Amino acid sequence: MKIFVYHTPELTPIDTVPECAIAVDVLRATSTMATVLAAGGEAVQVFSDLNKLMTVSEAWPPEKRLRAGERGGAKVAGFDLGNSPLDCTADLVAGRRLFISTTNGTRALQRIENAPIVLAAALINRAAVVKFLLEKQPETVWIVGSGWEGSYSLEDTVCAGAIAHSIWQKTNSSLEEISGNDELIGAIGLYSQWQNDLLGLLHQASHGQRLLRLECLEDLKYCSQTDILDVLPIQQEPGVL
Ligand code: 3SL
Repeated sequence: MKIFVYHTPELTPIDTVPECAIAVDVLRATSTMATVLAAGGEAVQVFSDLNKLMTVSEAWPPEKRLRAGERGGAKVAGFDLGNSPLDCTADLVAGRRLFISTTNGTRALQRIENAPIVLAAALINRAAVVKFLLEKQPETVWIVGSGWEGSYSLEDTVCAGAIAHSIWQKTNSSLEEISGNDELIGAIGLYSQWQNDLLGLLHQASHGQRLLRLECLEDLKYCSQTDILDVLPIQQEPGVL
C-alpha cells in the first residue's frame, strides 16, 4: 500500500485517481459525518452549492431529512443545523438523511468522488478507517485534507498522519514501503509530535482559533479525540456516504 497525503483538494493530481481516496476535515465536516452515521443517520449527502442542496432535499420527506449548512464556521440561515457534530444526537438524526454543505469539507469529497473507494475520515473514526485499509489493502491511497479555502490545515494533516502512523505500526512496514510522497512523512512527523496533545494542536490551528472565537470549544474537544466511533463513512454513489 502506497499512501499519498495532499494538504488541499486542489493539490491532488487531475489526470489519475487512486484505488482509495479519503477526505479529511477534522474541524468539522468529516467529524460531523462520522457522528451522524454512527448515530443511525440513513446517509449523508454532500453539496458544494447551498441552492442545489435545497432543491435536491426538497424531494425528500421532511421527517426523513435534515439540512445542514455552514459558511465561515457559522450556520446558514434557514438550515436545520450548522456543522457542529455535537448537535447530531441519535434522537435527532436516526433514520434521517443529512444533506450537508460546508465551506471546505464537502468540496474535498466532491474532488475525489470518482475514485473506486471514497471514505471520510476524522480523528474520531481513525481506527475504523485503518481497519478497513488493512483488510482491503488498496494499492494506492490518497488522504486529502480539506484545508481552508485552498490553504493548509494543521488538523487535517495531523489526522492524515494518525492514519498513516497506525498503518505503519500495524504492518511493521518501513516508511519507504508505505510512503507515496514527502507530505506523508511530514504528516507522520506532525502526529508523532502531537499525539498526546491533539487538543493542544487544535488550539494552535488557525481554524481551531476561528472556531474558538465562535465559542466552539466543546467541538474542538470532541473532534480532538481518537478512535471513539466505530464507523466507516464510505461512498455509496457519488456524493452519498
Ligand atoms: O470547512 C468546512 O467544511 C467546515 O468543516 C468548517 S467548520 O468547522 O464548520 O467551520
